[in-house]
Amino acid sequence: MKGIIIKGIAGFYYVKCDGEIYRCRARGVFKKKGIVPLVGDIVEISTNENSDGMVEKIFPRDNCFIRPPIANIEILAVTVSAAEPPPSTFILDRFLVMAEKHNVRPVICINKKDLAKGNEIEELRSVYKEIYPVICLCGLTGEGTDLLKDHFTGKRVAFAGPSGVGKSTILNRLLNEERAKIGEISPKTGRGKQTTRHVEIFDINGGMVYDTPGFTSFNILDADEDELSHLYPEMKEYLNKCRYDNCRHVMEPGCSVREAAERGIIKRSRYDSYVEQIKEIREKKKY
Ligand SMILES: Nc1nc2c(ncn2[C@@H]2O[C@H](COP(=O)(O)OP(=O)(O)OP(=O)(O)O)[C@@H](O)[C@H]2O)c(=O)[nH]1
Ligand SMILES: [Mg+2]
Ligand SMILES: [Zn+2]
Repeated sequence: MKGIIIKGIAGFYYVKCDGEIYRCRARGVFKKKGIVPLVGDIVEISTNENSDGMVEKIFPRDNCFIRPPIANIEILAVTVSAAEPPPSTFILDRFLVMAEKHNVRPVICINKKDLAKGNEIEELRSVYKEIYPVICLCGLTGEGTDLLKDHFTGKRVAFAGPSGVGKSTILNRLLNEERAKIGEISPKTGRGKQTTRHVEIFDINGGMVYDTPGFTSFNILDADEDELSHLYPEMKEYLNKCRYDNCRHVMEPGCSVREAAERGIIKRSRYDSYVEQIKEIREKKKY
């Protein structure tokens, strides 16, 4: 039977085939080959009356991510909150780079609209609105979820973002029920407590939405030095205008990317996160 892995916990894979869910193990051959079945994988399973099923085959993936561990998505709903925890463009940009790298369309969700004190939301919007869709939401009231539905209908979408920003809360609003577990924000650190522990897929609007665990810290880097600028869509038109062909757009003279950043055409925070990531890639290469 053919189905999709909708959840994976402790070596068990929950595979949905024709509306039925089968608990399966994976054949040892996957482990031998170093292949880990992922939530979102399309698989062939064999079933047995009295025991767990077996994942026999994983069909080729459109894409897959390591963190969060998911496969076959079309949209990455990168989620941040206006406050508690406060938004970080550095973290946001890393998720966006990750989406670009895998040819997945990002949608930016700014949650906790109700907690915005100043112009946090407008600032974020002004940085990203010309590059990506930006949707502003309130997970408590459900405000803004209609806009999300427009993007999500019939698609495979994964929520991703730091812990505590409200990914599971938004998902419950989309489902109109309290299916996903919601956590609290630590009063001490102002961060989430990593409430969601595993990836799970929910059916919504003829599509599928993946809830994923958030992070409290972040160290994902998913690109090579020469590749990174291509993962910032707004930099593309400047890339062949630099003086040097191998320009990395950091300190080089005659760099048209840096010039565009100085003139504010490329947003400052975007350029800064680019430079930060270039530095990290170089740092990593040293070891
Ligand atoms: N004020 C306010 N609180 C919200 C909103 N959305 C979610 N919350 C709260 O934020 C906290 C964290 O929500 P979760 O949905 O568990 O966050 P998460 O992103 O799924 O977190 P992890 O599963 O740890 O990655 C909960 O206390 C929610 O009630 C919102 O729009 N406004
Ligand atoms: Mg969650
Ligand atoms: Zn340059």
